[in-house]
Amino acid sequence: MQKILVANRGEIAIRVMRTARKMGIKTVAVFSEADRDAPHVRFADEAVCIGEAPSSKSYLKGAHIVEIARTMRVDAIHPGYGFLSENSGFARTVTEHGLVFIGPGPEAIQTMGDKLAAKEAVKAYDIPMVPGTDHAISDMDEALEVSRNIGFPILIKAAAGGGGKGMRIVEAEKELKSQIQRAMSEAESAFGDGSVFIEKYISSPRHIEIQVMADTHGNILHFFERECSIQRRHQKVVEEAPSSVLTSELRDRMGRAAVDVARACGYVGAGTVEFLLDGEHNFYFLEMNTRLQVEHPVTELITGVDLVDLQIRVARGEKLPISQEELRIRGHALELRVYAEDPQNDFLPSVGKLERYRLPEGPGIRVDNGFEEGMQVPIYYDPMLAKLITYGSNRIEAIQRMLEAISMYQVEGVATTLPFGDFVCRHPAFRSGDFNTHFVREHYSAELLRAREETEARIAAAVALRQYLEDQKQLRIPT
Ligand code: MV4
Repeated sequence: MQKILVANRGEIAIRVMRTARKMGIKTVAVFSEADRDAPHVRFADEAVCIGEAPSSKSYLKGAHIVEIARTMRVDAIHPGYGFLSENSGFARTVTEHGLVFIGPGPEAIQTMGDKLAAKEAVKAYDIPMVPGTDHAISDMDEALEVSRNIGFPILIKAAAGGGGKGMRIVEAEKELKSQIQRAMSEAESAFGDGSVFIEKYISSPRHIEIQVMADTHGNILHFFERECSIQRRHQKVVEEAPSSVLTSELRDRMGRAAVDVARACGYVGAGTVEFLLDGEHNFYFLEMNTRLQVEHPVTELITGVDLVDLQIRVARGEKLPISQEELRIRGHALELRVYAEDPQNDFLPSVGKLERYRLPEGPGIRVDNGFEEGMQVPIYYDPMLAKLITYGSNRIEAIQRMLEAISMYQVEGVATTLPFGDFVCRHPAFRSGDFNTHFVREHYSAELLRAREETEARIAAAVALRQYLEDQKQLRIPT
């Protein structure tokens, strides 16, 4: 493998190219007209413009990207996350043109993309799943019977959904029929597939996911868990590894379940198996994400592996160079997603120019960044500027480093989620480790953040005033 095309933009494009370069592999970037001056373009050895700013006319043009890859004589394509990364048709096109897709086979992507097909695939293994239907609902009487047996509240999910898209909670029997009808028509228009199924609603779970990696020789490893419960509207904001609630026994069982999920669908490459963990520490398989995830760095920091390096090795047909027994958790890592969003204003995208943009640095600080000072934040794509990742020998140290790094991070021109990260890291519920997926809803409000910032501003003003008065005194000393 001499040359890789990265079919993505921003921090993840740079992240992938960094490892490719380390391995002596040349890189090709693709970019839209909005990204002509973007850092990922300059980072690459070669770069090609693939179309207009909207992703439908550039980063989502799979056939066009493959054509460019052929012209540029690349050997493999890395899809990053988002865009074409979980598009089985794209994975197939890449392979059909004699190129290597750095990711799982199209069949695994397709199976896991359909949540019902995913449950079906893992059935032969002993994987705990949330009680519910294992097929699409077509009959209201059956839906009612299933729901009564499970007990309300229940959750309706779209088979083609995932990541929280197309979910509906039903609290009581009388809402069931109308909610199913709505869920079906929503799923039909959103995904072109109206199939929905029912699950028992787990009311206050934690979201725990396991990183896995499989080679083409039948070896599958897990790299322990990531705790991703701090999210708002299904968008993760803070992630960490390891989780503060898993015992080594539970970690081992969840890790083995994740490996079985990967085995069940003939998985190759990097993947993530999502679980819910309830208050009694029961875990349930939810879905598998067939890509390298945004939050992969926390796993890298606690295990010392480079997941992109392993992805590339596996794509070259090599055996995984480590064994499960050799993998150990060392220390603790946190990740804060730095979005150009305003936490004071319902996290609305805050577009504009990065008038000032300085990254924190120091021991235990990693920034996976895609922006630089003077750049405009494009409105066309996800507004994530960077990921701020910190490492410590224990959780408190990682949190402390995160607080320091947040205070060193300088952004002017757009609002960011940095103050929100500060809020989370100082919150007693977060610090104690006792939280679930409702953390933001239960503990956060714009008013609380504003009040804290006002107190800080008052302290700063008082310190400044005192200094001013001191200086005055000195100046008045007669000579
Ligand atoms: C659930 C659930 C409760 N019960 N399934 C949201 C993302 C998608 N992967 C599945 N999700 C959920 N599925 C049952 N049976 C609660 C959620 C959920 C959630 C899960 C993980 C992280 C954040 C979440 C926020 C709201 C709901």
